[in-house]
Amino acid sequence: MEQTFIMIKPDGVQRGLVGEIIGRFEKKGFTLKGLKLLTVDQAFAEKHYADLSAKPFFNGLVEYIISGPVVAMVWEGKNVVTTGRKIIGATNPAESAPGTIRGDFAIDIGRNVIHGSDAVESARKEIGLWFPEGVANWSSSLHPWIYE
Ligand code: IDP
Ligand code: MG
Repeated sequence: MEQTFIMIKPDGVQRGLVGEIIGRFEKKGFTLKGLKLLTVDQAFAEKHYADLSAKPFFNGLVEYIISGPVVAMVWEGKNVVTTGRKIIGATNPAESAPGTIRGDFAIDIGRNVIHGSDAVESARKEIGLWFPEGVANWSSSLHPWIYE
């Protein structure tokens, strides 16, 4: 089953959105396979966002991500990478549809509350980076009520 890496950024934690965000993924029917609250250092944040290192906003992005604890999660389910991105909404909250997490809870692109992997391959890399210890091995007893 497909997995994605979802991270509630420091602003989401500070603003008390952790329960709300987890609830949206849970109620959709996805399965929580990994969860931890942690503060990452600069080198780790730079590794996570390595693909963006040439961008003018890179230093500010790294400062933002290391500014406080984040909630790192692995969610599992059919098409969870693409659907997770839809639940999160467009990168710039000014363009995120109402009903999405960023559309409902954010204003500025540099404080957009949440990260989600953009492809199955980046999800695999990000899960390996954030959860080197591995994730939980369990399956929900609700499975037959969510999948045909
Ligand atoms: P994504 O988070 O929707 O995948 P990316 O393009 O991968 O968007 O950018 C990673 C993060 O970098 C964004 O979520 C946002 O926090 C930040 N970011 C992207 N573009 C800008 C910008 O133009 N100014 C400031 N921050 C930005
Ligand atoms: Mg991205």
